[in-house]
Amino acid sequence: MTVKIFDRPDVQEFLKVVSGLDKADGNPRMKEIIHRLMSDLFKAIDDLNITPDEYWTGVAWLNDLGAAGQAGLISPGLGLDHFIDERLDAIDAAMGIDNPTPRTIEGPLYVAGAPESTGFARLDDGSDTDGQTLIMHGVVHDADKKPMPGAKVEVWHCDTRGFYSHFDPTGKQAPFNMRRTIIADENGRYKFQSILPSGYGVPPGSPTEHLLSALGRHGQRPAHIHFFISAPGHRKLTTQINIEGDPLINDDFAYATRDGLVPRVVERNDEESIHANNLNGPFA
Ligand code: MBD
Ligand code: FE
Repeated sequence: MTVKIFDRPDVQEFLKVVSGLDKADGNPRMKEIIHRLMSDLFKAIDDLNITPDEYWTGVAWLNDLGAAGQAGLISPGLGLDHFIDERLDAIDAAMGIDNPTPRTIEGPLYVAGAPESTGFARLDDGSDTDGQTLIMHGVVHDADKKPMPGAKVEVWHCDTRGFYSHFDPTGKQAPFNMRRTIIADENGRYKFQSILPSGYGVPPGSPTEHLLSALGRHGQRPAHIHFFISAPGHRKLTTQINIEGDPLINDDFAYATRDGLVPRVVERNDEESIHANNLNGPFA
Protein backbone atom coordinates (compact mmCIF):
# COMPACT_ATOMS: atom_id res chain seq x y z
CA MET A 1 0.00 0.00 0.00
CA THR A 2 1.48 3.35 -0.94
CA VAL A 3 -0.13 6.64 -0.13
CA LYS A 4 1.04 10.20 -0.73
CA ILE A 5 0.10 12.86 1.78
CA PHE A 6 2.67 15.58 0.99
CA ASP A 7 0.31 17.78 -1.04
CA ARG A 8 -2.46 17.74 1.57
CA PRO A 9 -3.14 21.30 2.82
CA ASP A 10 -2.81 20.21 6.46
CA VAL A 11 0.67 18.77 5.74
CA GLN A 12 1.74 21.97 3.97
CA GLU A 13 0.44 23.97 6.94
CA PHE A 14 2.25 21.63 9.36
CA LEU A 15 5.56 22.26 7.49
CA LYS A 16 5.11 25.99 8.05
CA VAL A 17 4.46 25.39 11.75
CA VAL A 18 7.53 23.17 12.29
CA SER A 19 9.64 25.80 10.48
CA GLY A 20 8.30 28.62 12.67
CA LEU A 21 6.88 30.47 9.67
CA ASP A 22 3.70 31.21 11.65
CA LYS A 23 5.73 32.99 14.38
CA ALA A 24 7.24 36.47 14.52
CA ASP A 25 10.22 35.38 16.62
CA GLY A 26 13.39 33.76 15.29
CA ASN A 27 15.63 34.17 12.27
CA PRO A 28 13.80 34.57 8.93
CA ARG A 29 16.67 33.13 6.85
CA MET A 30 16.86 30.08 9.13
CA LYS A 31 13.10 29.60 8.78
CA GLU A 32 13.32 29.83 5.00
CA ILE A 33 16.13 27.27 4.78
CA ILE A 34 14.61 24.85 7.28
CA HIS A 35 11.20 25.11 5.62
CA ARG A 36 12.73 24.17 2.26
CA LEU A 37 14.91 21.35 3.65
CA MET A 38 12.05 19.88 5.71
CA SER A 39 9.71 20.10 2.72
CA ASP A 40 12.24 18.25 0.56
CA LEU A 41 12.66 15.61 3.28
CA PHE A 42 8.92 15.11 3.82
CA LYS A 43 8.48 14.81 0.05
CA ALA A 44 11.30 12.27 -0.23
CA ILE A 45 9.75 10.16 2.55
CA ASP A 46 6.44 10.25 0.69
CA ASP A 47 7.80 9.66 -2.83
CA LEU A 48 10.25 6.90 -1.88
CA ASN A 49 7.87 5.36 0.62
CA ILE A 50 10.66 5.46 3.22
CA THR A 51 9.74 3.00 5.98
CA PRO A 52 9.96 3.75 9.71
CA ASP A 53 12.85 1.25 9.95
CA GLU A 54 14.73 3.05 7.19
CA TYR A 55 14.02 6.40 8.80
CA TRP A 56 15.22 5.36 12.28
CA THR A 57 18.30 3.72 10.76
CA GLY A 58 19.08 7.14 9.30
CA VAL A 59 18.58 8.88 12.65
CA ALA A 60 20.89 6.39 14.40
CA TRP A 61 23.49 6.91 11.67
CA LEU A 62 23.34 10.69 12.15
CA ASN A 63 23.93 10.23 15.88
CA ASP A 64 26.95 8.01 15.12
CA LEU A 65 28.21 10.51 12.55
CA GLY A 66 28.07 13.37 15.05
CA ALA A 67 29.59 11.32 17.87
CA ALA A 68 32.50 10.53 15.54
CA GLY A 69 32.84 14.20 14.55
CA GLN A 70 32.42 13.23 10.91
CA ALA A 71 29.81 15.67 9.56
CA GLY A 72 32.72 17.49 7.91
CA LEU A 73 33.96 14.22 6.42
CA ILE A 74 30.78 12.91 4.82
CA SER A 75 30.14 16.40 3.45
CA PRO A 76 32.97 16.27 0.87
CA GLY A 77 32.23 12.56 0.40
CA LEU A 78 28.74 13.44 -0.79
CA GLY A 79 30.11 16.11 -3.10
CA LEU A 80 28.66 19.06 -1.18
CA ASP A 81 32.02 20.81 -0.72
CA HIS A 82 32.78 20.40 -4.42
CA PHE A 83 29.32 21.68 -5.35
CA ILE A 84 29.79 24.78 -3.20
CA ASP A 85 33.13 25.43 -4.98
CA GLU A 86 31.48 24.95 -8.39
CA ARG A 87 29.00 27.65 -7.39
CA LEU A 88 31.82 30.01 -6.35
CA ASP A 89 33.54 29.33 -9.69
CA ALA A 90 30.31 30.13 -11.53
CA ILE A 91 29.93 33.40 -9.61
CA ASP A 92 33.54 34.33 -10.46
CA ALA A 93 33.00 33.45 -14.12
CA ALA A 94 29.83 35.57 -14.23
CA MET A 95 31.78 38.51 -12.76
CA GLY A 96 34.64 38.00 -15.23
CA ILE A 97 37.11 36.98 -12.50
CA ASP A 98 39.81 34.62 -13.73
CA ASN A 99 41.51 32.39 -11.13
CA PRO A 100 44.89 31.25 -12.53
CA THR A 101 45.25 28.89 -9.56
CA PRO A 102 41.91 27.09 -9.15
CA ARG A 103 40.26 26.81 -5.77
CA THR A 104 39.38 23.44 -4.32
CA ILE A 105 37.91 22.19 -1.07
CA GLU A 106 39.38 22.79 2.40
CA GLY A 107 38.49 19.42 3.88
CA PRO A 108 37.87 18.88 7.61
CA LEU A 109 41.45 18.62 8.89
CA TYR A 110 42.87 22.17 9.00
CA VAL A 111 44.08 23.37 12.40
CA ALA A 112 44.71 27.09 13.07
CA GLY A 113 47.82 28.27 14.89
CA ALA A 114 50.65 26.51 13.04
CA PRO A 115 54.21 27.84 13.59
CA GLU A 116 55.04 30.80 11.37
CA SER A 117 58.24 31.73 9.55
CA THR A 118 59.31 33.93 6.64
CA GLY A 119 60.40 32.59 3.26
CA PHE A 120 61.11 29.00 4.25
CA ALA A 121 59.81 26.32 6.61
CA ARG A 122 60.41 22.68 7.23
CA LEU A 123 56.97 21.12 7.75
CA ASP A 124 57.82 17.69 9.12
CA ASP A 125 59.63 17.06 12.41
CA GLY A 126 61.67 14.18 10.98
CA SER A 127 59.78 11.47 12.90
CA ASP A 128 58.24 9.90 9.79
CA THR A 129 61.35 8.29 8.36
CA ASP A 130 59.46 6.48 5.59
CA GLY A 131 58.93 9.67 3.65
CA GLN A 132 60.75 10.76 0.54
CA THR A 133 62.03 14.33 0.95
CA LEU A 134 59.81 16.87 -0.76
CA ILE A 135 60.78 20.42 -1.72
CA MET A 136 58.22 22.86 -3.03
CA HIS A 137 58.61 26.53 -3.82
CA GLY A 138 56.85 29.25 -5.70
CA VAL A 139 55.83 32.88 -5.84
CA VAL A 140 52.52 34.32 -4.65
CA HIS A 141 51.12 36.71 -7.30
CA ASP A 142 48.24 39.15 -7.09
CA ALA A 143 45.50 39.50 -9.71
CA ASP A 144 47.80 41.75 -11.77
CA LYS A 145 50.49 39.06 -11.66
CA LYS A 146 52.71 41.14 -9.35
CA PRO A 147 54.64 39.25 -6.62
CA MET A 148 53.17 39.69 -3.14
CA PRO A 149 55.76 40.04 -0.35
CA GLY A 150 54.16 39.30 3.02
CA ALA A 151 51.42 37.04 1.65
CA LYS A 152 50.54 34.24 4.05
CA VAL A 153 50.93 30.64 2.82
CA GLU A 154 49.38 28.09 5.16
CA VAL A 155 50.22 24.52 4.23
CA TRP A 156 49.19 21.18 5.74
CA HIS A 157 49.31 17.52 4.74
CA CYS A 158 49.32 14.00 6.18
CA ASP A 159 52.16 11.57 6.83
CA THR A 160 53.13 8.38 4.98
CA ARG A 161 50.34 6.47 6.77
CA GLY A 162 47.70 8.99 5.71
CA PHE A 163 47.37 10.48 9.22
CA TYR A 164 47.21 14.21 9.99
CA SER A 165 48.64 15.64 13.20
CA HIS A 166 45.83 16.46 15.71
CA PHE A 167 43.74 13.67 14.09
CA ASP A 168 46.23 10.80 14.36
CA PRO A 169 44.49 7.69 15.78
CA THR A 170 47.88 6.31 16.92
CA GLY A 171 48.58 9.50 18.89
CA LYS A 172 52.10 9.42 17.53
CA GLN A 173 52.43 12.88 16.03
CA ALA A 174 53.47 16.09 17.76
CA PRO A 175 51.05 19.01 17.46
CA PHE A 176 51.42 20.90 14.15
CA ASN A 177 53.63 18.27 12.55
CA MET A 178 53.34 18.87 8.78
CA ARG A 179 51.48 22.14 9.36
CA ARG A 180 53.18 25.51 8.86
CA THR A 181 52.52 29.14 7.99
CA ILE A 182 55.05 30.71 5.64
CA ILE A 183 55.15 34.45 5.04
CA ALA A 184 56.27 35.15 1.47
CA ASP A 185 59.68 36.89 1.36
CA GLU A 186 60.52 40.31 -0.09
CA ASN A 187 60.12 38.85 -3.60
CA GLY A 188 56.86 37.09 -2.82
CA ARG A 189 58.60 33.73 -2.65
CA TYR A 190 57.83 30.81 -0.37
CA LYS A 191 59.63 27.48 -0.06
CA PHE A 192 59.28 24.42 2.12
CA GLN A 193 60.85 21.09 2.87
CA SER A 194 58.70 18.19 3.99
CA ILE A 195 58.06 14.56 3.09
CA LEU A 196 55.89 13.24 0.32
CA PRO A 197 52.50 12.46 1.90
CA SER A 198 50.55 9.35 1.02
CA GLY A 199 46.86 9.24 0.21
CA TYR A 200 44.14 9.51 2.84
CA GLY A 201 41.42 7.00 3.70
CA VAL A 202 38.33 7.59 5.86
CA PRO A 203 38.57 5.79 9.23
CA PRO A 204 37.76 2.07 8.84
CA GLY A 205 34.51 1.05 10.51
CA SER A 206 33.36 4.67 10.82
CA PRO A 207 29.86 5.98 9.98
CA THR A 208 31.35 7.71 6.92
CA GLU A 209 32.82 4.47 5.66
CA HIS A 210 29.55 2.63 6.35
CA LEU A 211 27.56 4.98 4.15
CA LEU A 212 30.16 5.04 1.39
CA SER A 213 30.28 1.25 1.23
CA ALA A 214 26.47 1.09 1.15
CA LEU A 215 26.79 3.30 -1.94
CA GLY A 216 29.38 0.94 -3.43
CA ARG A 217 32.04 3.65 -3.06
CA HIS A 218 35.48 3.87 -1.47
CA GLY A 219 36.67 6.57 0.94
CA GLN A 220 40.15 7.18 -0.45
CA ARG A 221 41.88 10.35 -1.53
CA PRO A 222 45.01 10.62 -3.67
CA ALA A 223 48.15 12.13 -2.09
CA HIS A 224 47.61 15.87 -1.73
CA ILE A 225 48.84 19.02 0.04
CA HIS A 226 46.47 21.72 1.31
CA PHE A 227 46.96 25.49 1.07
CA PHE A 228 45.37 28.71 2.24
CA ILE A 229 46.85 31.79 0.56
CA SER A 230 45.86 35.10 2.11
CA ALA A 231 46.83 38.76 2.38
CA PRO A 232 45.10 41.89 3.71
CA GLY A 233 42.77 43.40 1.12
CA HIS A 234 42.69 40.23 -0.97
CA ARG A 235 40.36 37.26 -1.22
CA LYS A 236 41.65 34.14 0.46
CA LEU A 237 42.46 31.20 -1.80
CA THR A 238 41.71 27.71 -0.49
CA THR A 239 43.32 25.04 -2.63
CA GLN A 240 45.33 21.83 -2.79
CA ILE A 241 47.85 20.20 -5.06
CA ASN A 242 47.89 16.55 -6.00
CA ILE A 243 51.01 14.48 -6.40
CA GLU A 244 51.46 13.53 -10.02
CA GLY A 245 51.20 9.81 -10.78
CA ASP A 246 48.91 8.88 -7.89
CA PRO A 247 46.49 6.26 -9.25
CA LEU A 248 43.56 7.86 -7.39
CA ILE A 249 44.11 11.29 -8.91
CA ASN A 250 40.84 11.02 -10.87
CA ASP A 251 39.10 8.80 -8.32
CA ASP A 252 39.05 11.04 -5.21
CA PHE A 253 36.17 10.32 -2.81
CA ALA A 254 36.09 14.07 -2.06
CA TYR A 255 36.10 15.21 -5.75
CA ALA A 256 38.84 17.79 -5.14
CA THR A 257 41.13 17.14 -8.13
CA ARG A 258 41.15 19.96 -10.67
CA ASP A 259 43.08 20.77 -13.83
CA GLY A 260 45.91 23.09 -12.90
CA LEU A 261 46.43 21.56 -9.45
CA VAL A 262 48.78 18.74 -10.43
CA PRO A 263 52.22 20.37 -10.64
CA ARG A 264 55.18 18.73 -12.28
CA VAL A 265 57.27 16.69 -9.82
CA VAL A 266 60.98 16.28 -10.49
CA GLU A 267 62.87 13.45 -8.78
CA ARG A 268 66.44 14.32 -7.78
CA ASN A 269 69.19 12.37 -6.06
CA ASP A 270 72.04 14.88 -6.25
CA GLU A 271 73.80 16.68 -3.41
CA GLU A 272 72.09 20.03 -4.07
CA SER A 273 68.68 18.52 -3.44
CA ILE A 274 69.66 17.75 0.16
CA HIS A 275 70.36 21.42 0.91
CA ALA A 276 66.69 22.03 1.00
CA ASN A 277 66.78 25.10 3.18
CA ASN A 278 69.19 26.96 0.91
CA LEU A 279 66.77 29.63 -0.22
CA ASN A 280 69.22 30.88 -2.84
CA GLY A 281 69.97 27.45 -4.24
CA PRO A 282 68.70 25.92 -7.46
CA PHE A 283 65.25 25.46 -5.96
CA ALA A 284 64.81 29.08 -4.99
C1 MBD B 1 41.19 14.89 3.85
O1 MBD B 1 42.52 14.90 4.08
C2 MBD B 1 40.70 15.78 3.01
O2 MBD B 1 41.57 16.63 2.46
C3 MBD B 1 39.34 15.81 2.70
C4 MBD B 1 38.80 16.77 1.71
C5 MBD B 1 38.50 14.93 3.29
C6 MBD B 1 38.99 14.02 4.17
C7 MBD B 1 40.34 13.99 4.46
FE1 FE C 1 43.53 16.36 3.19
